[in-house]
Amino acid sequence: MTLTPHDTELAYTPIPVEHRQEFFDQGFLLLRNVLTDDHRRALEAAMDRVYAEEIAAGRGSRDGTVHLLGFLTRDELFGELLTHGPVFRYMWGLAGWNIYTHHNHLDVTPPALEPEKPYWGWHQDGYRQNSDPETMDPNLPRPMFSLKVGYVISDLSETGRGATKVIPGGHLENSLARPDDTSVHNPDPEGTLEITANPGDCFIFDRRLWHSRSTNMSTVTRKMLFVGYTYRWIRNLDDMPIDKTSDWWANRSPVQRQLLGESTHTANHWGVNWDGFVDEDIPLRKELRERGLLDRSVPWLR
Ligand SMILES: O=C(O)CCC(=O)C(=O)O
Ligand SMILES: [Fe+2]
Repeated sequence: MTLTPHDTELAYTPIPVEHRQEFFDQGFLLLRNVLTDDHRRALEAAMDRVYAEEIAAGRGSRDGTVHLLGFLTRDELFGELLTHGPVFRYMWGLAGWNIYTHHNHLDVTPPALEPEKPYWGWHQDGYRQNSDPETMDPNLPRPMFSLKVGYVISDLSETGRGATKVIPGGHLENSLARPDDTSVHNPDPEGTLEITANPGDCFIFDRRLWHSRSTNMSTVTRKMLFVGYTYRWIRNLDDMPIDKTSDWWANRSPVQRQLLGESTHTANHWGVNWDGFVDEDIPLRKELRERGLLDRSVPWLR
């Protein structure tokens, strides 16, 4: 699968301001048909291959679930996904040019073998990002810091297929009431939405959005690819070693290499050269600047 000129154009087309507002208000966006049928099928074939490799290596769980962190290096198509036109425009549009992927996962969730034990899966992403930078004012929303795209590869058009559940608009609340007893089954919080979607759709979410996995009670295996993007001055979460002698690395564009963590020196992760001035050669910044897409009125696009 090669990146067509059309994809590149789209990758560098600003997002509609209404979508940006919806993302700010709701904490997520559902984008329809971001993958063509052929592209989705090819991604699914790559996932099936990687799934088989993981199972063969004994890295599946008892029910056949695979949750593989740092999966991007496992296929050419996964590397290309980093700058996939219809979605990548949302990444720089919502987070800016100084970004990379700190975290990405491939998820295959077969139908549950038996009813799951009760669990409380509601969380914001980011672990200590929900504590360390906190102020003493519980009403001051936390910073976003990262966002994630979830590509829907299998058919999630009906509920009960293990889709992600979210609380639209809840991302600006720093806490979510927790039931007293989480060892028993509890109803989902008020306002819960299960993100049903068609194969080829994706959803983009702010890491502060309260969300939970759900149990796959259907007969359809759930397949998802998640790619998280964050600031280059935040450390990587996944251990994703990259063989710099591989064809996979050779095939990556300068922007993709930035997104995979490449930088010219340590201070460069902070967006600058050693003189403290912005580095105009950081690949994504350069790409946006040359296309006239930097925007002084949007802080992350300055
Ligand atoms: O698998 C899911 O539906 C949710 C996964 C999740 O919590 C995440 O991707 O941050
Ligand atoms: Fe999460």
